[in-house]
Amino acid sequence: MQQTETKERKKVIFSAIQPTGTFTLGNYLGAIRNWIPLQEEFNCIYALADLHAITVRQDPKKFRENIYEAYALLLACGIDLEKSLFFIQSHVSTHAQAAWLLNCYTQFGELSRMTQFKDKSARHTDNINAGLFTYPSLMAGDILLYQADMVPVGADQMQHLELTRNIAERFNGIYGNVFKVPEGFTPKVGARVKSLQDPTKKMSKSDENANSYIAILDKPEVIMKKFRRAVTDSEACVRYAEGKDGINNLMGIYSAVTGKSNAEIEQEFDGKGYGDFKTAVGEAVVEELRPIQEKFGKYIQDKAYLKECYEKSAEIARKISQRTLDKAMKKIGFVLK
Ligand code: ATP
Ligand code: LTN
Repeated sequence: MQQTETKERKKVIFSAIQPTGTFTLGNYLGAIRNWIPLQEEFNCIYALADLHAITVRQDPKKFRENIYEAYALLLACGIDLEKSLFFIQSHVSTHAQAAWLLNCYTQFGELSRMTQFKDKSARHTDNINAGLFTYPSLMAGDILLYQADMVPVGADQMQHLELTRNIAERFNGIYGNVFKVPEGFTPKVGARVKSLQDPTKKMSKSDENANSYIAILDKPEVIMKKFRRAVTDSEACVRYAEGKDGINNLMGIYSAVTGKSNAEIEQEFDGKGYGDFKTAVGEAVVEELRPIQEKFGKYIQDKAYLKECYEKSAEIARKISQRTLDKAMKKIGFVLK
């Protein structure tokens, strides 16, 4: 944890993920996996965005389980608390406070243009709550409180990041340099993993059809079965091309997991059918996930250890974020306590 407090400023990375269900291969390749190597070089601060999660109705018992599961799973993926912070968002109350302040510097029009809001409000017509609408201001608070330089996310979150930058610039424009304006970045491969059943849509953990996604905790035989059922096309030729969304998606996954380029993949499967290709993709994914599943099995049984981890990180996060919150409040004109 010393890194967090050292004088010489390493670049700060912030990212978070919602504990809203079992994580998919899309979450893993588009977000989580990229958090791990960053820990060697940067000051990484990661969080479970549980406050964001209640913008969609959660079953209390399931929600609590999801939070533990997500925490254990991210440790199993390689978040290292010797190097990074990893806390639960609701344990650090500055996030909710920052969200309120930033709401007052975010325009209705800006929030109405967010595609995630449009998608989610179309999917949950019975619960288009104000939190769903102002979700991006909470996310901006998460990031700006830590003066983050960079934010690794999947491609679908880039619009929220752009908005965060606009909010920070607007605030700085009024009050001087309060917030660092963060850069978002997405991985080269895996930034947009598509549904296995409808490869025009993103792979999503809230999809009703479990065959459309690979969960990180799916058993090997389930993973193989889901890949075998993946929707492709009738050409029977493994090549990356427009209109071949299913195959393009499988090639993207295979490439992200093996590091092979599209040209190498095309060569490897030259003259072979989709069956062989799907088996190879499935096996590569099973091997990638195996060590994670093993570690997860150990962590999830040790709630006391998990508690020790998230409490230690939250304590440090509170201190860092309070500094920024105080600075912002002072600039606005609040009387600090
Ligand atoms: P939901 O289905 O509930 O909307 P989700 O699966 O889209 O959830 P989020 O919690 O919104 O997951 O996203 C977590 C992280 O995973 C984000 O950084 C997001 O960009 C990334 N991500 C989500 N889905 C994909 C995907 N299909 N491909 C690549 N990255 C993804
Ligand atoms: N909205 C993000 C989760 C998230 C996040 C953040 C990501 C909440 N706060 C701050 C990066 C930085 C999502 O992944 N759906």
